[in-house]
Amino acid sequence: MGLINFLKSKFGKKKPEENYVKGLAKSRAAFSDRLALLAKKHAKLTPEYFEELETILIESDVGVSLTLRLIDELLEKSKENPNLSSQEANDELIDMMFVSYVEKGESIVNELSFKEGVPTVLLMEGVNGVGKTTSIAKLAYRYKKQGKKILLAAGDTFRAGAVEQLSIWASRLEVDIVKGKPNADPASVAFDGAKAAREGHYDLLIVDTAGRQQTKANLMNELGKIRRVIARELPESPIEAFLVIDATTGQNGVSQAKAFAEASPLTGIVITKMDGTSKGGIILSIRDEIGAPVRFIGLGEKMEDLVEFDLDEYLHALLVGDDNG
Ligand SMILES: Nc1nc2c(ncn2[C@@H]2O[C@H](COP(=O)(O)OP(=O)(O)O)[C@@H](O)[C@H]2O)c(=O)[nH]1
Ligand SMILES: [Mg+2]
Repeated sequence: MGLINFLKSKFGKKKPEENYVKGLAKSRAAFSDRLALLAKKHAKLTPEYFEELETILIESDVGVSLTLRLIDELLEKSKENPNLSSQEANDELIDMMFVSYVEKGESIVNELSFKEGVPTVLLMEGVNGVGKTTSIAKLAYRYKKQGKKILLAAGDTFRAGAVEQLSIWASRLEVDIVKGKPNADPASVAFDGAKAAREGHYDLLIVDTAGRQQTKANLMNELGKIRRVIARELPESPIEAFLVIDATTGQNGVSQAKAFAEASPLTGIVITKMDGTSKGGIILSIRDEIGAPVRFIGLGEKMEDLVEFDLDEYLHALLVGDDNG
């Protein structure tokens, strides 16, 4: 049974998540609607089929290297089976996309992990404007609802207004916050946060970081220093580092991710603004190029719109949508 049929039967029983279906509407139109048209236009696997398929994949931000691999594999399959129709080839393609994600190891649980008696620390990294601060608010909202005691640390001391922005979220969400003085060393804010998290028996400390574009050496220094002070204060704590990427920046986001991944170890990726782009394939290219799992995706501006990443929900919303027929 192909993946499409698997997804259809799975979501025939279980209702798909509405925010996935809505948030990926643009990507679905750009990708699966075009694939269906392609199969109608070229019933057989002609060179034109492959050419147009390549364009669709690239324009959906699946990434050049993954696109070329998918096309190559599909060409191989069409040689093995000369009767393969374009409809069947589309289905094969989708199976291959699924495999390309899971072959790097499928994470069934993307939620943060908690350890009894010590705070979990989450560092939020990424360049300016990608959605770090709002994603921190959304995660604080999520885990507060799960009964966790949450502390925020306003480590983006560089950008004017960043501390203020996080403070407003903290008071709206009624969670505590540690702030440094303007232009304070972000590592000193992280230190104060870690100390307060330990002494106050918090479950989760989320550290906002500065997003200015730096040289890789600076970035490495700063993130390294933040990690060291946290590890010293909280030696037993799980430390997670999420890189936040704006889906609307496309392959630019992928190169940012590479720079961050090289500068410091990442445990996950958050992809924001999926609702604002037709390039939903970015999840596959990030996974392909960075390897770190996508843990959460942003599907809108509401607090509930940051959801745990679920590969089946994602593929179903991208490929099938509401219509399960
Ligand atoms: N539509 C949409 N907007 C988002 C999402 N995540 C963040 N934003 C918006 O992106 C803008 C920048 O966010 P901010 O958290 O300040 O970015 P930061 O500079 O990385 O901290 C804000 O206007 C957010 O409301 C999302 O998932 N969907
Ligand atoms: Mg910010």
